[in-house]
Amino acid sequence: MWRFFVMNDSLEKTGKTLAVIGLGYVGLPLALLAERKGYRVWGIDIDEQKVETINRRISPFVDGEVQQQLSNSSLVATRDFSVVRNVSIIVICVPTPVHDDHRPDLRPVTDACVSLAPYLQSNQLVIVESTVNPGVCETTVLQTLEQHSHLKAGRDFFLAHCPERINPGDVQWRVENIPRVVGSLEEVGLRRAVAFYSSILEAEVKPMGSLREAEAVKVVENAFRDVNIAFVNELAMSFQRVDIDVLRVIEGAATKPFSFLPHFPGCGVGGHCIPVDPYYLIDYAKQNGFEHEFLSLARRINNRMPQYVVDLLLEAFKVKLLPLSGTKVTVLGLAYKAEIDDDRESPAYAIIALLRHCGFSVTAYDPFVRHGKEPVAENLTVALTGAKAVVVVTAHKIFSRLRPADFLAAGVEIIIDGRNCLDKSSLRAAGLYYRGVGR
Ligand code: SAJ
Repeated sequence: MWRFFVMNDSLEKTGKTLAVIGLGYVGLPLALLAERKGYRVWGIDIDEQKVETINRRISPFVDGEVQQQLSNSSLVATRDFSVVRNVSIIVICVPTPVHDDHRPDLRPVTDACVSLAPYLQSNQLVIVESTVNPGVCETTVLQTLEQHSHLKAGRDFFLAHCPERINPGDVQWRVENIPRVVGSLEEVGLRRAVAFYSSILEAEVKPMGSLREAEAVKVVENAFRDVNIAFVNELAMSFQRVDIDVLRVIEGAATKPFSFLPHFPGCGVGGHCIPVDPYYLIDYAKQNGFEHEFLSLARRINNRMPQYVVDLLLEAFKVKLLPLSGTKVTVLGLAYKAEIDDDRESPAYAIIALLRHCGFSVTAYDPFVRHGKEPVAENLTVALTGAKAVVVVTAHKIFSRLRPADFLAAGVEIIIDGRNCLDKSSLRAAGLYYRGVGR
């Protein structure tokens, strides 16, 4: 028997209703934006505390704009996936970490699909925003949704991929003005997904030729950043041996108005994107018989940076003939980048472990990360007092503003600046031992 499905691909016909699964850095801003653009939005998350926090109008992470939007919104957060029945569009914004062996961990994505599938209805559009390697949507996601909904993708429901591009802490580039790419299994899904994002964004929405193309865009743009960071990290380790200040060289190269994109050396590459996404591409290619030597090398170089900064510290203690065992060293920063509270994949934890392995007594401090994997000192003064050395891991403003007197008053003699965020000249002029990464 023929089953004719009315292909509703205009928003007015399908209703401006939306469910966002995963209310973190990616999902919550998207849900709030869609609501401001006239959608009836349900937010779904498995974390009961996060749901309660959001329903009390409190942002579950540090972001002033999100907090303000949430205060003015009527967004309802719930753990109940059955609300999926009420909507025409479902967006999956759950994390996609990697296992310890760097293989992609798709459990949050598959768990979300298993939870929503029983409530999936004909003619709904499912959009995956989570970063996945090419091929995951048309295999893992599609099969999981079909298996647990008994519906057919491309016929009963539509499947699209629009990789997230949220940049936590960025005040210029926000969810509403960042261009997006969209791929889909079929033409109707593509049209509807492009129509949805075009209705909420003030930015280009570029249709791609397939789900895989859209998946590939995200891993490529982040692998691009990872290899560029590895490039300058390698330069830093090379130039440090010949007393060339790599930061000044990069700033010099950046005066070239074309075909040079500055990146900056540091004590490691953290976050839920850059150090993770290349492994998606490496793993996918390996499954298809290709070895990404260059991407793997970049990952090895970047993963070496925590040891590099600890070696700089050990060299300082050797030069100053200071004992290691029991000496207080303060690590400033647990977050993976400045002015945010996210410590995922932060190099701070590798650096702390290496320092403790050398026998140091390590104190950590980060005013943003209050519940990380490492207890923190109650304030900066307590953290610095009595420390013989400081390792700066995160360029929070509270750290980059530190002056020589601040260190001298605390008894600090050695500064290893893992983010090159301090003033080398004034610290050295004050008699402090200063080493940056490549300077
Ligand atoms: N880092 C360096 N050197 C650099 C840039 C970054 O060592 O030149 C380190 C940072 O300290 C951090 C890590 O790399 O530990 C990641 O930093 P990031 O600035 O790339 O911040 P993310 O992880 O928030 O990256 C996001 C990404 N956005 C998305 O994936 C949607 C990335 O694509 C953006 O390029 C990046 O923001 C950005 O440009 O700020």
